[in-house]
Amino acid sequence: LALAPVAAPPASVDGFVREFLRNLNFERGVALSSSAPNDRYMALAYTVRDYLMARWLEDQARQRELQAKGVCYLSAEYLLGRQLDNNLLAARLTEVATEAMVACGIDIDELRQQEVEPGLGNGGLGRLAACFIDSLATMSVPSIGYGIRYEYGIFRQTFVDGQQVEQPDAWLTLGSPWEFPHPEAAQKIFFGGHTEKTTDEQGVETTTWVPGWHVLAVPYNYMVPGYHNGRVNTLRLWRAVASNAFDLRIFNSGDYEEAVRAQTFAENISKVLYPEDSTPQGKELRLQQQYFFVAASIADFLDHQLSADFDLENLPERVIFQLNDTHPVIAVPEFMRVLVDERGMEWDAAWAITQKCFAYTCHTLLPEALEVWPVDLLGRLLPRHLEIIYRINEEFLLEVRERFGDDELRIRNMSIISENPRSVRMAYLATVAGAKVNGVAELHSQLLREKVLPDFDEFYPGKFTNVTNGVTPRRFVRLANPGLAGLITEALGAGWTVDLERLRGLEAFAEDPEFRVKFAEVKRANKRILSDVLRERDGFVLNEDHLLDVMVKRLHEYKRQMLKLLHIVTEYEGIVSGRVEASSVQPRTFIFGAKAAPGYAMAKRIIHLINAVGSVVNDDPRVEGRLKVLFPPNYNVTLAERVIPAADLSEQISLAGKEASGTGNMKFALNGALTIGTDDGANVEIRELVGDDNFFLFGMTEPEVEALWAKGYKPAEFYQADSGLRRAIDLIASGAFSDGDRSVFEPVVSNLLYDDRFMVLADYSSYIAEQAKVDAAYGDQDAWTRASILNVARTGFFSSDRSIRDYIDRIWHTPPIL
Ligand code: 26Q
Repeated sequence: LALAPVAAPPASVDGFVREFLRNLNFERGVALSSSAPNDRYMALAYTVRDYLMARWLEDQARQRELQAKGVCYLSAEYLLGRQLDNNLLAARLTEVATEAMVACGIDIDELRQQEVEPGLGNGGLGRLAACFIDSLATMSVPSIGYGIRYEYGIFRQTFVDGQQVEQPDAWLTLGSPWEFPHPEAAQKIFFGGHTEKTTDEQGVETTTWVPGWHVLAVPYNYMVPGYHNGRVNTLRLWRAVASNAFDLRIFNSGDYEEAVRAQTFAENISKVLYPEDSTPQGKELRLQQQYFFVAASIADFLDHQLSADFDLENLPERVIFQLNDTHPVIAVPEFMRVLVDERGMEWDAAWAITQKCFAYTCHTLLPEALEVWPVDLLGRLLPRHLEIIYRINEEFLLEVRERFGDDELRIRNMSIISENPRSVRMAYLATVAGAKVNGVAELHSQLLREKVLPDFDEFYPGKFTNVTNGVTPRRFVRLANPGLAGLITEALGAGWTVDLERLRGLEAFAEDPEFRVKFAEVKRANKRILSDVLRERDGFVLNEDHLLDVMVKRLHEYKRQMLKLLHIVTEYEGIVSGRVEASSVQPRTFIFGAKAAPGYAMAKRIIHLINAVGSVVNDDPRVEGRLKVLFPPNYNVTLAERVIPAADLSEQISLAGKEASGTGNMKFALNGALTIGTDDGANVEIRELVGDDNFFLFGMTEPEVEALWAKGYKPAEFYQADSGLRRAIDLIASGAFSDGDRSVFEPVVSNLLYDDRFMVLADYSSYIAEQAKVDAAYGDQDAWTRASILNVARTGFFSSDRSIRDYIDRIWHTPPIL
């Protein structure tokens, strides 16, 4: 009788209240009358879990029973955002929970605010992984997400005198109700030591790795509920814990302090997310993190997801490991090591399987962002893996010679090992090992083949493909923009949330004046909500009549926040010099959101400058309040969900050929913002879809960028040639934004004038001209609204459900399960 499967509590307000109070009393150990908001939030979260639990247990059992082909998504980052609303929505519990809280005299909004979002990622790549696991669950694709449970996620950004100061993100301190730790299922992960070769009687050589130390990888499971389909997938994040065996030796020697130090050392591995999202520094701890989570994930899959009698030869019919950038690529030699050293497979057989079981997604075009690991470091930490990489490379280069002859230059260029200093090129290793290699937008995939990996494209015909990124409409439309979601459902019915191409149906409504009025009202209401959030959060005042111009993304020179700033300074300078009548300026509020990597000095200076320009412009009476610059600190998923639905204008202004895709651009368009953007990343596809009339295009194309570089780019020439540009830069240089101190922003100014790697000055005049068109267009509110509706109607393509369908068709071949 004890074997009855778990059942969900009754999905009624009564049932919900009872389950909630049970959780409050029995799990939190408090009475409602004496509970703190955090107790109530935790009890609410536990209650939502309870409703999902039966499905989760079923789906885990089913995945093991069916032994269908599934995806292991390997990602060092998952930028999840808050979980409560997402899980309520997926489980169709939003209304019941809201009413249940009312019945208990609780403000559910107050509980929502209790949740600290798990910021286990830097930006686009981590958020993409979060959107993908949402789509995988919603589309019933057998899959597990694997990653790292960082104790500290992306830092919390504060401003002190306009400068970024980082605070640790202690997201776990008040408890984390969404995770299920399983210390009993820990995996041992080995590091260091050396290898030994032995030859048996038959002369067969085997290698054994004699590691120097190990840590435990403890899995923490998270529910990933599909939207309204009763599925619950798993996200498994690993935490590093010191193993007793490791400490005992030292304990026995009586050195207590040393034992504790050793424990701290081991547990450092999952302590903190590296806050860099380019120019990786080659830090040993980072490599430890990477190996730690992929070794644990591969072992987990082989030990726990396969039936006991599974024949490893059949692995390619059972699993595909998707490598989210190069961060998990050390999985390739690890997989070979397990197959060959531990499972006794022949090298060639193991390699053939490996080449079918991995696929690699590249997310960059910047050469400095391509990960390389110095051979000495890798050899010290993972000596057996280095040997395996050498052998993979040897055999690969032999094949290259067979195909292209002894073309030494080509061979040097294609080698997985580069010289001076000797290092492993992880992108090359991933390309050689992967069944497929994909870029993340059409233009990016094309440039990847033509500029970054042309020799590999020639060598492996058919290996390269594209999967344009997408975003989940559940979080970024349904949850973030309930007003718009309601309007869409009213117009088109409910199916669009899982079939976003249906938004096409809105095209007809763009011609309906009544619909346009309602649509404009939604935008206005979203500005009002944002205004409340910013007042509460930062003490800002947002004028809801302004054109809301938004640039939110990591701070990077290639993304060109400086170009946005030069536009603002140009507008300001026009007014204060008296050349432009303030009253003739289209009122605009500029919102920035951006974190800089803590070690990226130029990015931090630009943040300082944005804040400095903001405080001068905002307080200058001559501006008559018509220009405002707001820079709320600590832009994250939670704030994105408020900012994006309120935006009129989306700034996507990277130098052509530098932004792999962008995903913020998609979120804005889907929420009805018009884009001002370059021909870069997925902007190209957005513009193709929405049409030239509904997109503000400016700047050089990628070939024009190339041509200008080739001929020799001299930014000072652009400075000399454009008086508006000259006045803007001179104003910054004069100390107008630094109390007359010319030295503060001098590095920014000279960087622009004498280096300007990302050609801000070359695109300035075309940007300013296009911004004038924006102002003019905004003058006709009804026409703007029409264009805005067409942006929503025509961007259904950017659902992450479509991205996942493309991955299934082009790469994974993992049909959904019934
Ligand atoms: C690597 C090694 C060591 C330390 C850090 C890193 C590291 C961490 C994160 C390197 C890169 C990242 C993140 C990159 C990223 O977010 N790229 C973005 O990916 C998006 C999703 O595909 C694209 O839309 C963006 O264009 C791309 O910039």
